[in-house]
Amino acid sequence: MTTETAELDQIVSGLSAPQKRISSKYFYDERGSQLFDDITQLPEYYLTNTELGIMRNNIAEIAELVGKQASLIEFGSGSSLKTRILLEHLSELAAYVPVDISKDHLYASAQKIRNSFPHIDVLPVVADFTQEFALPKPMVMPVRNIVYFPGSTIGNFEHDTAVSLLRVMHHEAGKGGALLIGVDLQKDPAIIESAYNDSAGLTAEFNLNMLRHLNRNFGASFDIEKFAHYANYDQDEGRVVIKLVSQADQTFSVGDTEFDIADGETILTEYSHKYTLDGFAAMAHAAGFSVEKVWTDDESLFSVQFLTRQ
Ligand code: AVJ
Repeated sequence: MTTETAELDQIVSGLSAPQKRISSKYFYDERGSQLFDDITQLPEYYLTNTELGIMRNNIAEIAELVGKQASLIEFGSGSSLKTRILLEHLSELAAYVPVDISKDHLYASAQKIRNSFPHIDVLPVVADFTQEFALPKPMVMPVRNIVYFPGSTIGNFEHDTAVSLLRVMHHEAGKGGALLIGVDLQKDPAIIESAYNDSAGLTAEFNLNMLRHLNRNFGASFDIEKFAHYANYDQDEGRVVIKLVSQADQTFSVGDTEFDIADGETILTEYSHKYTLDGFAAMAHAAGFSVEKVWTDDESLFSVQFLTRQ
């Protein structure tokens, strides 16, 4: 089966469930990635700037924990400013290995990193990082592997899949390895809700753009005008639930499959989990990690954590 048929099958099966669902990975076509970049600049979206501040304030200690001649393995393409801060401060890095499923995006951002850091051995790997993958051999033998997973992207995964993703990281880190990860924290629900219901309407655009992406790339027939953005923080579950709400009784198709959706019925497009420090530590533990160090901001909005293999 080609990747595309497999993906189409997955989309159709998600939309066939009682709670219709489309994976949040379909946010990120070219326009979606641009919209997400714009979201990170919004005053309400505290995550990115807070994480950046934590990195800047603690970079000497982070570099010290990483140590010399590590191989930095980033889960994701590595186009963020946070990655650049790390690369600027880690000494004698053996290699930088960004891992991403989207080849074009990965190679383009790897080239930009090479241009800025000509002394670093940049070895991009095209892979679905939710499954174990083979690491490239750097020119210099690394002392240890440090997996980097910024942005609280871990929050997109439900508990069991988050643990299995952490297990993949544990595997890729290898003996003596560690994980440096950005983790968003539970806090005043009003702060969280405004981050996902911004006044400029960018998050709504980002959410609706998923339907445009499916229309363009998977032969879907969504009428974008007839859906509305919804985001709500479920305090009991500790997660933001993001949906598209149908504004009418309507039908749409994806490939050859037709779907009915009622007025007010929803399509779940994303969970964004927020953690307590204890809750995250328990998850890390289940995957074989111990929390060695947690850095946070003055208001404890966000955390950057250094986990070592048990
Ligand atoms: C990239 C998954 C961390 O959950 O905050 C932003 C994605 N969704 N606004 C998040 C997102 C809506 C973001 N992550």
